Amino acid sequence: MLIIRYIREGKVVLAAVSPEGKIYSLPYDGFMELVDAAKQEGIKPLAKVMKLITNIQPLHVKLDELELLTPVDAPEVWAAGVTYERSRDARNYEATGGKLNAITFYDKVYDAERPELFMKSTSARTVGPGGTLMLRSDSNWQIPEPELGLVITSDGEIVGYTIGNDMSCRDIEGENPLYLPQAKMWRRSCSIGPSILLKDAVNDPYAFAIECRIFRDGVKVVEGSASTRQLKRRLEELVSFLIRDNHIIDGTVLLTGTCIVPPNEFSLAHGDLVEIKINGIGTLRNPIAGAGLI
Ligand code: DO4
Ligand code: MG
Repeated sequence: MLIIRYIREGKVVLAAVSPEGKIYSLPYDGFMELVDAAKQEGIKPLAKVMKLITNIQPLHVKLDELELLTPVDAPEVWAAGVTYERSRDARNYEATGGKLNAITFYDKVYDAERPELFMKSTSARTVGPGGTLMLRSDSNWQIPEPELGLVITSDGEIVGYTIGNDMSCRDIEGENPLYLPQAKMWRRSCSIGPSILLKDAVNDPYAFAIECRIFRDGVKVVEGSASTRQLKRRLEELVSFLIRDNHIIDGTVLLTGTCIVPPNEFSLAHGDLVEIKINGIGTLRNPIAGAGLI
């Protein structure tokens, strides 16, 4: 069961999408209100949705015709880094001016008990499905990072899964790790969506297949795939470090790191289209605009 948000006649609609693709309007303003209502009844969000849609008719709308929003208005998006071998190797490459098989502090964090976690975005900086992502003006090496996102409550319960794009500047991070916030966070540098897959509908979150495609002038120029099976850490482990002594707001999204890195000579350009697909969640598509063009 998927949860989406869309705009109809200027109003935000929260809706459930059944495995058969039927769309049902839900009587809540947002995803976390649904989670709260389920909690108050002592049932899981999936059971609550099933109860709500049992006696109502699906809407006469088609998913691909809706103006989708981020599925949750995440107040903050946090991200984990170097959680896959592929990311560790790519970070080593950019931090050593292009050496292959270099060993750096990224190896240390990959193996350490404490994961790398950083603030990625806020609601105002994050775009949803179809929203335009924007490049930075002071970087010549920018890439998308396709990641599984966890939707969490203020006490760290994982209530759903979504897709995130942790846009990154490899040259800025490679120049100096202390520049990480600038390599990661700027206006329109993060997208999430298109839906939330409810946690209780998932048997094994380490079996998600992640695919990424980048199109330039309509031609596919980059393609990659990975599986959450390759994740070094447990999802609960990442969340437990995030909430430790922290103030986390309901509906926060935690991105879990990338395992797909475009070829080293590739950098995003104005007009590109990035597609990230995770089985069971959908496809997150975002066009790319040059710096300052939005
Ligand atoms: O160390 C920088 C962040 C790496 C990252 O964002 C990732 O592994 O996904
Ligand atoms: Mg990342």
